[in-house]
Amino acid sequence: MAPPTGKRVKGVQIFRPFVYGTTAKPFDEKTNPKPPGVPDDHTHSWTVFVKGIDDVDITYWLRRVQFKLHESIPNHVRMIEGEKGKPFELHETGWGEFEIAIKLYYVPESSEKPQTLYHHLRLHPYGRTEEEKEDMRLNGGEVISWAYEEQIFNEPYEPFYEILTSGAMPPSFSSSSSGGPSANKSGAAGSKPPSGGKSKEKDGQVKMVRSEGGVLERSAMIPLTNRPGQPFSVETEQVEIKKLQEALVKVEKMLSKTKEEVAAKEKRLKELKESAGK
Ligand code: SLL
Repeated sequence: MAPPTGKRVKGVQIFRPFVYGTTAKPFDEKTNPKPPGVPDDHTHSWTVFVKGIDDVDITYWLRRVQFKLHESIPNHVRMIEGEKGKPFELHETGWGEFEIAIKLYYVPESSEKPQTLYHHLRLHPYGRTEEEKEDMRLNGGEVISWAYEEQIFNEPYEPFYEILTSGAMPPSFSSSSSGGPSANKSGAAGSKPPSGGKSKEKDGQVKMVRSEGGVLERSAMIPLTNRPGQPFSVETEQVEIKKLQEALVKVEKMLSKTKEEVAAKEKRLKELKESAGK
């Protein structure tokens, strides 16, 4: 960790979304043949990764990632150095599930200490119901266990703030008014629009823009819609919000029913007391 340079940018919080997780596949002669040299008892090939949403580059804030695998695996602590635009990932084969410690090392300009995440490697279909497990089996036996996460930088140091916010221009930025859909309604904007980069000034109003529902380089936004291999989006968020709202309505119904029952019991109790006192 480098000593801090410059001052902290007060009152600013910047978040950068990312995805981490594992994808596993059983060995199969046709669809996933076992490469030569892989031990007999290995049943699956799998990948663990950390990457940007829509594969957007995150190496400008994340320098390297250490994956600590199960001790039964040779050379079980692996360091992956960031390569611009590429995910931090490693491919392995094995027979068992275990917890992977994923340690994130930030760029030196951030002066941030490394942080560790934990992720359970899943090899076998899982789910709350048999149906959910079956869905996974139908998906070519590929077992996907991914999580969406947001890295928050609180009051970053000035040089790091510059790095975080001096991003690439959106493809639609230079063309006059044919910008992507305005995203500032979605609540997915990461920070106040930085100077240059992801903002667009129109009629004195700053609007966040993004291209074709995807995210931009150095973006803190999630895509508008889902696509194969990219389940994290505003669309997913809306579905989850709807589910929560429906659950809330259900809870409120249950609550008012319980209240009615209590009131009826109290009434009955009062009646009994009165008749007993007569
Ligand atoms: C289990 N507690 O029993 C876990 C341990 C260990 C998995 C799982 C070894 C691979 C290799 C491997 O898959 N270990 O030898 O390279 O399920």
